[in-house]
Amino acid sequence: MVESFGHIVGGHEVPSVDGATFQSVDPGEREPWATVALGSAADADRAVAAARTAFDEGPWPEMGYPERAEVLHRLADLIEANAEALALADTADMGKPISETRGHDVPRAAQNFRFFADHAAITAAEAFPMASGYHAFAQYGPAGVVAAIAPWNFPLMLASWKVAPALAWGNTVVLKPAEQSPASATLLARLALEAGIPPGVFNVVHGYGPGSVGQALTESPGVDRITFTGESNTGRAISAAAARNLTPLSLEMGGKGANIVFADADLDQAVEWSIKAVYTNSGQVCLAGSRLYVQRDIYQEFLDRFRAAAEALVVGDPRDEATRIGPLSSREHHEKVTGYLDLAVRDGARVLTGGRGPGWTVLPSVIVGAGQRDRVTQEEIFGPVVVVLPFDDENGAVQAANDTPYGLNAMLFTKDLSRAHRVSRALRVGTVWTNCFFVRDLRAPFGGAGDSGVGREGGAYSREFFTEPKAVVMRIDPA
Ligand code: TXE
Repeated sequence: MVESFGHIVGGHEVPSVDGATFQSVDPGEREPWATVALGSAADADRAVAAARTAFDEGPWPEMGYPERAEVLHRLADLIEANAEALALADTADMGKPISETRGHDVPRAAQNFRFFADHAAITAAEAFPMASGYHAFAQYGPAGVVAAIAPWNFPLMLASWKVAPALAWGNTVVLKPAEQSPASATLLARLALEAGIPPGVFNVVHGYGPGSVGQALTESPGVDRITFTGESNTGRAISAAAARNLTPLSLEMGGKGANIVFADADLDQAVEWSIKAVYTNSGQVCLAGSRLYVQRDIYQEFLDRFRAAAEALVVGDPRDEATRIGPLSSREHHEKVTGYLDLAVRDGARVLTGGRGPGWTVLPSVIVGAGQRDRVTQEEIFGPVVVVLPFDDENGAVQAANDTPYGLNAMLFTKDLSRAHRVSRALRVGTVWTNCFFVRDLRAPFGGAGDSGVGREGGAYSREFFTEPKAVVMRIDPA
């Protein structure tokens, strides 16, 4: 059965202004599974207008934090109650194994709404008592209309990472999900209406990026904040568009995460976490540890163990709970990732294990013998592919880790606490995980350096971005 998903504008599910639709292809079946409204600039404008009206006329921006929090918690309850439908939608859209959509993405989406609902409630203002005769305080009023442009690799989870803080701080939102993964955005917006979020506060427009909905949102003078996750070159285009209206933006972009395993690491743990770091979501993770630097003394032993663990991962049907590696998100993406495997060989490296799998899958792949400056070591492949390189000492490892245009995150495995501190400080990245991967505290800053990002989100960092902080200074008359 082919399902249908419309835009959500002004509290209603609507077709496109011109009636156009497109189909979302299920990468597991390689068949269309959903018909989706295909928006254009006119649909983006209509949604921005609805969000503007909802912002200007209220009640959402003026509601007290506790009332908004109550609605957002209700939405989190509904996400949990509809977890299976949401998990299946993301799995159908982009092929992510159901164990991940069920076990991680959907629970995290609910958690994002709960976290930001509560965080906004306890951090609404700051007072600055002054020495004599004056009193100052900061108000964190909502910024206005937020355009959220989301990618396909964690469709619901990353959309909620943007929508939840934006709503919690009283903004109204237009969400454009990626064209590869539209369904869960409409499902989320339907649930938001059921939870009691007023019409026009949370809108969804489907469609493409350049020359279409995405571009129109970034160029719109009616938008007050742009939050984007996706490719670095797209981030550049969005920056240029936003500059015209001086719209503040937050960009979370690609990565080429270095994972440094020192000889003193607990090897069992290092292998287990490194496997997660490379192959979660079939490697379609901006945070993936796709460059694995292993100290030379343990290089061969680590590689043998890592290879055995990679070969043991279950590859197959994304709807099977046992599957760890599903198909890649689209035919084009499969071509891109397998192209990198061919490129590695052309450049003189070796694919130790892995390669093309059935359909649009790529088997867990390990590249050895590549150089630090080779394209497979420098560029984001975004598939289940790791480049493993040896290193001799701490300085060499740090230098190699910092040697890409990206700077999103890094991992290091060691039992030496001082080394962990030294290396963490020397890495030019937004997040360092020591002896672990993917563990998040939503209060901590999240974002990247270099080509990986502009700005940070999470906790108070999200508050800075999604509000217009205002200083109020009052003179106090002496009695
Ligand atoms: O990203 P895009 P794609 C990386 C990864 C992947 C590559 C391409 O390497 O292979 O990017 O993925 C919208 N104005 N990451 O093509 O194009 C687009 O419609 C406004 C890293 O999916 O950046 C979609 O909603 N919007 C990553 C969103 O931007 C535009 C996540 C992302 O699409 C636009 C995904 C424009 N000019 C891919 N052009 C991560 N960091 O997690 C596109 N869009």
